[in-house]
Amino acid sequence: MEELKRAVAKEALKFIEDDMVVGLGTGSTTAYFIEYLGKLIMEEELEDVYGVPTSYQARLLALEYGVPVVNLDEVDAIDIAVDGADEVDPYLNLIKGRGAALTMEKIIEYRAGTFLVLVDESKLVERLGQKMPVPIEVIPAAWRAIAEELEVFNATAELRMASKKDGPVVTENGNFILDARFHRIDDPLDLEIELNNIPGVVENGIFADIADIVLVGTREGVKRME
Ligand code: ABF
Repeated sequence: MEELKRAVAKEALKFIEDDMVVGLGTGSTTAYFIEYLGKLIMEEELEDVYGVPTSYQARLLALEYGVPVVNLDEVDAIDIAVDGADEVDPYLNLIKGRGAALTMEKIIEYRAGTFLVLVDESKLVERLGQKMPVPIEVIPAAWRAIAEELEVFNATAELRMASKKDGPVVTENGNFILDARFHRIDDPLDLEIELNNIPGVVENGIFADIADIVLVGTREGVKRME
């Protein structure tokens, strides 16, 4: 599995040119990409590649591997964003958010000229929600009310816990995460919009119609979906 992740991360370098602002995703696959990007910048002596991190994890990796970082409000545009996903359907709709960084990921990836997704073949599904719940970032005071409201959507939601001892996972924005299992997701775009209409929901992990290209690590090599 790690080899497949490394292979897609390496392939993603082909999309990088000098003078690019690159959105840096979160997670183990993107971690390899950030490492390789740092090497590329050094070896090719790229002078004007900057990364916009989607999380502290991405920021620390970028600093470690020598990718200069800038904030979103310091750049005019993001040329390309590179990130992992938890599920990918045949239409390139995604579920993301296992790393609890979904809000910043969506803010950056929605705006990127190209959003490139890196996954291994285990992430491919026929229909979103088959394996993974949809993470929903919520204002802490509203978590229980929202969890109950999700029953209207035929979903059951659980508050994501760091551990029983440590309590709930708190996002970098100071919010909680609900993991919602839906009976069936027929229209990801519609559900994405509907969920964000619930007061107290900050953002949800359905990324419908945002990805441009998905690189899939398979045992037969890296495949490209677009
Ligand atoms: C982030 O990392 C998340 O949105 C997604 O949930 C996860 C994928 O991580 P990995 O590459 O480790 O499977 O992109």
